[in-house]
Amino acid sequence: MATVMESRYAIDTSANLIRFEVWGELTAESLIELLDQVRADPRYVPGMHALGDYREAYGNWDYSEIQRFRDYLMHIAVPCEVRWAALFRPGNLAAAAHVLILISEAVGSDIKMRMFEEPAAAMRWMRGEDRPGVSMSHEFLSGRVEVRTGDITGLPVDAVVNAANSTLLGGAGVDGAIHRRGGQEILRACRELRETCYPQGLPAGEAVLTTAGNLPARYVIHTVGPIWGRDQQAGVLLASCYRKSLALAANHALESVAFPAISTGAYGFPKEEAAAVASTAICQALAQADAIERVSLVFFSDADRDVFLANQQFG
Ligand code: AR6
Repeated sequence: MATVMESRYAIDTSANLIRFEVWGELTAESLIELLDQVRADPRYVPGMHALGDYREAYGNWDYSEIQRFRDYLMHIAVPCEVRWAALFRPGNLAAAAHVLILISEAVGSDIKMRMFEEPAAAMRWMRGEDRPGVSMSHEFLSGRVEVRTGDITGLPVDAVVNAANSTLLGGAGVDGAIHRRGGQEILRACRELRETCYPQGLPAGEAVLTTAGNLPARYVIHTVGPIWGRDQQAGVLLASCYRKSLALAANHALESVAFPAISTGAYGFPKEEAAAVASTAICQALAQADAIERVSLVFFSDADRDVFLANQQFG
């Protein structure tokens, strides 16, 4: 007796992971419905990895079914390389899934799919631990620092750090994403700071704190990174961004802070050197700030994260 597909899912924001499990007869339509439901969940953040357990599912996908699901995947806008692992029992659906994976990769979706028979192997791949030359550990300083990929605007931390510019009035990159998702309240607070404390703008290397508006975070710490090739002593200024942001967080008794890779986008600071500067500054700042329990370093792509991991000086 065929059972129509049933499913359940869980979103683990701290692991940047969606886990779902499906059983019964799997069709492209039912899978698309489930993924739409996950993506509409307020806890979902574009850029999350996914682990789908299809071991109790079965079905016969023909080419049109595969094509349908492939088209769906192509339309999901993900901001970076996202890893979706699928657990299969050999024989069940596996042939169809294999074709689907091959097509997805040939077409170049940002979603990288792989099939596994073992949950542990799937988790290793999702954490990027299969790649040679990449550090196994994404945690440093006894877990006080974690390194991850994703969209920083979705993190429910005490403070998200913004890679702002001196005007404090918004821009592109992380700054644009924070203002877009956080709404007008952040801009109002920034305007007030300009009118009161910083009429000439916030200098590079400094940090200020505002409300986080509609973001899941409680506060935004705006810091202005150095512009590579223009600002003298760019390394000193970049270190100051991290140190002053953490000092500000400590003064407000905040426990969790998430940083993007300041200055490594529009401001052109070389990522390798930025990794050394940022990790050294964070290490020094945390030694003076016992109350800060967790610093998340959030990279927009796995490639950027790996450059950081290869060049960090946490030890
Ligand atoms: N979450 C995490 N990281 C992100 C996100 C995101 N949502 N968006 C981008 N990144 P940038 P900067 C990464 O340019 O170099 C703005 O216009 C991105 O891939 O945002 O300090 C400001 O207004 C890159 O690795 O900051 C300033 O004018 C990193 O975040 C200027 O850009 C920083 O890129 C600041 O330039």
